[in-house]
Amino acid sequence: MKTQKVVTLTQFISEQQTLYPDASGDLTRIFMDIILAAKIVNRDVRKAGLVDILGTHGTTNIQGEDVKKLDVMANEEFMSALSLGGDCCAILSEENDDIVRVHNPNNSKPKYIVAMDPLDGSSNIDVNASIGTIFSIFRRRSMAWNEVTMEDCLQKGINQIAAGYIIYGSSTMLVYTTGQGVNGFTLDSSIGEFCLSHPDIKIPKDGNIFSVNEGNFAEFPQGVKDFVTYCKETDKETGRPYSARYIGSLIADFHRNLLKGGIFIYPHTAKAPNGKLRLMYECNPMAFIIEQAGGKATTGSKRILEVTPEQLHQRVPFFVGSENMVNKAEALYKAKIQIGMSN
Ligand code: P6P
Repeated sequence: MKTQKVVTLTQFISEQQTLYPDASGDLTRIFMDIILAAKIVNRDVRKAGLVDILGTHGTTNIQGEDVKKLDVMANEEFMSALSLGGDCCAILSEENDDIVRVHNPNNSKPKYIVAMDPLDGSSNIDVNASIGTIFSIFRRRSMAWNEVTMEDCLQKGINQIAAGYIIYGSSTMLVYTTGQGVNGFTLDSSIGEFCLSHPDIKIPKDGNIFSVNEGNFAEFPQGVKDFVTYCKETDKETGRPYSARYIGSLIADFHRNLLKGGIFIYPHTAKAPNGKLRLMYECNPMAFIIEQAGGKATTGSKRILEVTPEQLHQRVPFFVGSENMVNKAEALYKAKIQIGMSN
């Protein structure tokens, strides 16, 4: 029987680097740092339920350590791996109010900035729903010997060098792009390697899955209400029925739609006037990935990757998924904005 050639993520990234003869290897090393942290977080996530059970007997675990919140633990793992790696000059994390500037004596001129959500959806861990880590990598624009500036960190999504996520689900996968398509790697714990399992991912142009939190329906902009209503009626053009799927974990809803086709919408509402999801470390990286996979990501009216960031933790409305579904949702959304019914 012909054995399938195993391509590990490390091999894949190294091979990708050969496509860029002048590559210094810094980006490759940042990916190695991310992979290391991902394996450690995966281990912690897999035992969290156990710790939680133990943790219900008090606030300390069996070693007498404080049981840290999982997202704090994940943030520490990624911060530590990226800081010690020496190829990152700053980190923007959902868990830190301000930029974390990294001063590494070994590499006085690191040029990469990482924006990340170390553990998105961690409120789902208690119910064993899939959660994940999202990352986005930029190159600094100011001179390498100066302090990293806010402008270095507040770059448009079109400037991303790479973006990816790790989903800790029924299996643990790392999905990423550097602008040369999207590839998915599944963690084989028996060898401790992420192995290529989903080469060259492309999202179907159409789908029949819509992901919205209908609990907020009353607060949705009228155009989004119209789209949800449209999805609840069999598609008159194609006769295709739609299905509602909403896990409440962005990475899980996004990943399913990426593979099967579909749309995820988190619009602005009265409670969340700019939407809920963060531009720099949730919407930008997911937008880069979806566009590289042939899909679309907008605010309902503007391409996510063209949004000019003004604050580190800025929120934006998010429409993302199959191109034709996003176009349909946008058309209904814009139609009502034009007649002044945006809410
Ligand atoms: P809601 C998780 O807390 C998260 O940030 C995303 O992962 C998810 O898509 C969204 O919030 C869910 O928000 O308001 O529907 O519970």
